[in-house]
Amino acid sequence: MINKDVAAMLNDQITNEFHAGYLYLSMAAQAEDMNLPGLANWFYVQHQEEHTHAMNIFKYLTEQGVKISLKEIKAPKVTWESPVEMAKDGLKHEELVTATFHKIMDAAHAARDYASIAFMNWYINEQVEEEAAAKDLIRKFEMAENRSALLFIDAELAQRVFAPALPVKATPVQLA
Ligand code: OFO
Repeated sequence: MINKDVAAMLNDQITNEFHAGYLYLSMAAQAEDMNLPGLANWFYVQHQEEHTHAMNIFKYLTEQGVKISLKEIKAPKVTWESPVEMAKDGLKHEELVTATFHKIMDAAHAARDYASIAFMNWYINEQVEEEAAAKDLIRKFEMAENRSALLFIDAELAQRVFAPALPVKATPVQLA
């Protein structure tokens, strides 16, 4: 049986994941406005991934007999001056998510909630990838010294496709 405090924290994490998706969607809008469709694509994919992250927790809690209580998703930032500024905000956000998962993991360990520990292991690993991806984006944009270099990077980012590496459990909630 899931620990009550862990369940409450995971319940809130559903909203945090949706907020992350909302933030990346807002970044996609900014990238579109900057005429960088590749970067916009990168953020659209990120937005879809965050949706699956949220729904995977939703499903886990439901399976544990928890009644989900969705919270308000706060409005994201809407304006950035440059791609590198967006990438830096993305990293900041991912570091926050990592810290939150560590807190929930601490609570699960304290409560000997082994099922939740096993469930969250995937997220702990995923956050390493999320932070690495954000750092890579920052490095790329910091290296771009002119518009041609920027467009070269943009073309590379256009190649990203949505292919979530989620546990099998999440399959039914993947977006079409
Ligand atoms: Fe859900 O990984 Fe990013 O926030």
